[in-house]
Amino acid sequence: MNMEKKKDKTIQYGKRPPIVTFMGHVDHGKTSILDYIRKTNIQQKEYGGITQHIGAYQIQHNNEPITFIDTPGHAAFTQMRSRGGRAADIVVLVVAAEESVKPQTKEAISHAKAAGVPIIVAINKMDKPGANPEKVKQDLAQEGIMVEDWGGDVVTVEVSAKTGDGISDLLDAINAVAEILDLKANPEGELEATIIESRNDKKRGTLVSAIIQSGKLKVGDEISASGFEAKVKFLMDDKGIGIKEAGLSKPVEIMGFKELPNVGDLIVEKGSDLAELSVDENRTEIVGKETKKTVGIIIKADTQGTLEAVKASLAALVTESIEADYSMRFTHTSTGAVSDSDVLLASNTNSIIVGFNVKKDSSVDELAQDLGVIVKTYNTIYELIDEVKDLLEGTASKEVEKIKGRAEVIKTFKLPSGDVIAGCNIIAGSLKPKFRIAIYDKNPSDITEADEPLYLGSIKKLKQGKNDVSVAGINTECGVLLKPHFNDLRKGYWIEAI
Ligand SMILES: Nc1nc2c(ncn2[C@@H]2O[C@H](COP(=O)(O)OP(=O)(O)OP(=O)(O)O)[C@@H](O)[C@H]2O)c(=O)[nH]1
Ligand SMILES: [Mg+2]
Repeated sequence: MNMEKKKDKTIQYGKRPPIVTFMGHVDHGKTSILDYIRKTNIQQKEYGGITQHIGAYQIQHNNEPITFIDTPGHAAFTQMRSRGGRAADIVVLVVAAEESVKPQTKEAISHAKAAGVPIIVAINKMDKPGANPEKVKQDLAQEGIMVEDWGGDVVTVEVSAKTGDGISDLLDAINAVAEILDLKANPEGELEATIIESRNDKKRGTLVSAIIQSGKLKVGDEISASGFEAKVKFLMDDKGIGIKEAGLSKPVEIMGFKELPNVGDLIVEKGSDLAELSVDENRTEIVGKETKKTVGIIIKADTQGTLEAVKASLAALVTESIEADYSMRFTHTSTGAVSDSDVLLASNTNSIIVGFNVKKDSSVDELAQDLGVIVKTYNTIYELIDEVKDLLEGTASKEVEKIKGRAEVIKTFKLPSGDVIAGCNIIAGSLKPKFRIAIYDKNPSDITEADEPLYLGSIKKLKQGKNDVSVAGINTECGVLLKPHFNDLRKGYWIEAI
């Protein structure tokens, strides 16, 4: 450690390969362009062996290494894009020539601007009949991105991931921008690596993908991230080959963590002053309006990054919808297959289980059926969001159905005997004589644990018009006589069958 500190002063900062993040609207061709680059850069036989999950890899163009990070374009993956932007030295903004600027194009521009990194625009799908690069440039100008043809300094390259046209120009542009950035870092400095993905693999255990931003990472190093410590047992490069050490801008997969650190956090040396930077802030677990109806949800996903994306988009369903009159509790969220213990937890906590890109253990379906737990798994985020929205609303409205009887007091009458009758409107369920009830001065759906009822008793008589009735159903008016008397009964109070 001391030795290294000393070295810091004398060492020449070395040239560092650029980290280039691909961003853009969904389906505009980010992955296709990167696949094309990768295919032409490496031998075909290696291609199949490359770990898809690492989400980043390094290639050489004109003998200059470049590290790429792919990001998903769907609206749900904002956090991944934001992190991709922060880890980047250069953002390649992919815009499909026939679709032009779309919502996530704009979002990507904001992330790149927030991170203060230069943008290169790749106008993709130039092979398509509707390709209109001029429109793309015009639309980009509207977003404050002035391309070279428009008197600005943003480089644009017209490409096709299908034919490969322009891809080598894109790589030239990346090299040129990297040259201007003159990226340097201390290869012997203190370790800093940004986590881009983490997940549990059935065979290999906890796997963490990261990009080295300072110093180097070696097998045997003691490291820490998100408050978890680990000893590096094994390092793998982007081609799936075991390596002893990884230097600047290298994407690597690390084995050795026991717990899953958070995506976006830093990996640092154990005991380093930087360690506190590697701890993530607390996350809110309940989202939505303050209401009595809370839908519990257990999320299982293949990776920490997708888990977060699923969580964020489900949270948005509740917080962004004006109609949603329920809140959501994340009972448990983790990576890996849906297990029996998830089903038991769901059953004990009244939660539903949502899986994304994960399998179910073989006994899960039967157990879930026995316990009446809903388990759903999905492979696309669109499907997941659509269906889970309905599922949550269904579960929330079932909660409403579970209300035994709820009525609002709309007027009160005093009988000659001195008893007070509550004239009520039944909002949910039904009321029957002998029901035990509680009275509140606000809608019981708005009460919290802290709210005490004003009165506890039972229904002595139920009247509709002049008649005594044995039940009064939802959306009807009725008169309720209470036992014992409640002389302070007022209009605007609520009666809840308990
Ligand atoms: N004709 C044509 N099709 C393309 C081109 N690039 C991508 N596509 C097609 O467009 C679709 C989406 O491409 P992807 O590379 O998956 O797009 P993406 O931007 O990575 O999408 P997300 O990761 O979902 O945001 C695929 O069907 C591709 O085959 C291109 O240059 N020309
Ligand atoms: Mg993609």
